[in-house]
Amino acid sequence: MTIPPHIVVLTGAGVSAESGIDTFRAGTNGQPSLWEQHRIEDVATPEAFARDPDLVLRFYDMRRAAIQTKAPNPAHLALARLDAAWPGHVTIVTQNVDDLHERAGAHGVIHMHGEHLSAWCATCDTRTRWTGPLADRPPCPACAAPTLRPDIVWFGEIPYRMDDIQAALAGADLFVSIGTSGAVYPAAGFVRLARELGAQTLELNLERSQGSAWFDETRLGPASEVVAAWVDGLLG
Ligand code: BV8
Repeated sequence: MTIPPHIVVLTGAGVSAESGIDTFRAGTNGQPSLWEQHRIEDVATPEAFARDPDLVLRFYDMRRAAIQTKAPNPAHLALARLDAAWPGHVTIVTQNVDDLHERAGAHGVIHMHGEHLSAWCATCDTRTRWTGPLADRPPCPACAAPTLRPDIVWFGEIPYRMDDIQAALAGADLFVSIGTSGAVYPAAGFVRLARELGAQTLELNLERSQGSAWFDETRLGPASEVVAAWVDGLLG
């Protein structure tokens, strides 16, 4: 009896683009997008938070509120269908900090860059589901200190659950990268690790990414079409 393949999926901002959530490098020729004239990569750092906490908290308050007005698109729904119906194991690793994979019905999603809907207390280290603002310095539900920060992995911080991700890549028969520019590490290096560990590699993206040369196959098009077609092909 052949064991159905273990599929590892990595998603980036492109999988949520058709849900109306801006990607990071939608600027001209792939430059980082801007927010209030700040490069996102200059706001999403511990240094920015130390220098101007109000600016950074407002940046995340705006995005945390925005994702709650968005809905999963056919790409999220197709991945949830694969997660439910595939006879082998499916691991979804996402760089995204929205909850659209979960709201589409996917389970066990690994958020390597954190989540908008989680607040992290710098005093007691407790993480709490959070849907409101943080700029007004609400008290931590666990210790009451006014030291909640976005539970987001900023540039220069260590991504979450790297051990789980490396274990998944070690067992992967197929690695599929969806909607990512391949600009941010260590996520951008996963395809090379997957290849070295014997997986086949497939990229589904709107345009060729910085890592396209590392994939056995690249299929171009909007995720809502290309991901749904790929899943339909797998599930028959
Ligand atoms: C770390 C949370 C050490 C924030 C994010 C020099 C060389 C190499 C590396 C570095 C370097 N200098 C510094 C580094 C490290 C740095 C890094 O990689 N910097 C880059 C800029 C060079 N990385 C880090 O600091 C990381 N930490 O390295 O720690 C370490 C390493 C290993 C092990 C242990 C410790 C931490 C990085 C995490 C930063 N936080 N997110 C927030 O969200 O506010 S990253 C951020 O960028 C988002 O998570 C986003 O998802 C991610 C990557 O971007 P993409 O998802 O790819 O989005 P992008 O806009 O770029 O591309 C969208 C793609 O979708 C495009 O290809 C587009 O064509 C496509 N698309 C658009 N529409 C559609 C579509 N595709 C399909 N359908 C569509 N409709």
